[in-house]
Amino acid sequence: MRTETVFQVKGTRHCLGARTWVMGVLNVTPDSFFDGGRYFDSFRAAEHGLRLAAEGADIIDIGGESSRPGSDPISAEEEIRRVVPVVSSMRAQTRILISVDTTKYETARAALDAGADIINDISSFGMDPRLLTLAAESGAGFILMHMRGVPKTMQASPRYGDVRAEVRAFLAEKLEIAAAYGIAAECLAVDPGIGFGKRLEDNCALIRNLASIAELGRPVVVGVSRKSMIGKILDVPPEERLEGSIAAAIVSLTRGAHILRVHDVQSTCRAVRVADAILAEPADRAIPETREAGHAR
Ligand code: 8Y4
Repeated sequence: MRTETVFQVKGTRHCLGARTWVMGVLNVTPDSFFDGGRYFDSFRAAEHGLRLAAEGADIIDIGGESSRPGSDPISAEEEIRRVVPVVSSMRAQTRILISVDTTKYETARAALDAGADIINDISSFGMDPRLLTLAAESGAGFILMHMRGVPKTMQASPRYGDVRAEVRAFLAEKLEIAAAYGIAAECLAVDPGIGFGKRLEDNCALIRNLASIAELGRPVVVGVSRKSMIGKILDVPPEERLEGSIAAAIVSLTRGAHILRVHDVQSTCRAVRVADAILAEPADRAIPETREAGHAR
């Protein structure tokens, strides 16, 4: 069951727990697996982002570097060229929260200057420790994600003793490091990193046990949309993974996720609204004596 938690972003406190948030993916890569690079052009990318906002997204996650298994890194200059114009253009047209999917200080810095709100660093400052001071100074939100190794090599031969314990301990340690650098705890969110160096059984175990990650006291982000775990279960290509992705999203929110990172915003938002409505416990119907202290629902 999901707990109530505050996510503080650039000075604004957002209450998570009553309603599930949806983070829409906006890829600005030439190889973006589904868009085929159609949105590489920044004007059209911003238009696509605005559409995701209109479809109900709470956050738009803009990424210029492919983090798919086996992908090659790009320079900060190239990443900035792809990402920053889209951030600026979106910022000029909407107040929606914008996150930037980057592991690089220069890109995060330029994106925050252009109006981004959240740093989504899949390496949890493993690629660039300067992101720690940037997060502390900017007050931006920061998503800490579990990943073993780097995208190029992470699927080599993943083996875990207890994947749930390892991921939780990893995130707990990153939270401690962030605190030591002066990042407010309320600015941090945590993510088990579904598909990043994990087998199907690991991904399933992590989603089933999101509650243990939620116990860290921070908002839980889950990204499972169109990933290979859906493909492995259903034996279908990425463009046929909508139903599986929605099923995984709904299970995730019942198990503790606060924010779902998805490609199919409108469909997922509709499914999430129904799930949230069913799970919501109206305050006036709850019996005070039997209500568990500290739990939202
Ligand atoms: C098909 C579709 C195959 C998608 C692979 C993929 C996460 C993330 C990514 C996540 C957070 C992806 C940037 C991988 N996944 N950020 N980013 N959490 N916080 N692969 O799970 O979508 S990219």
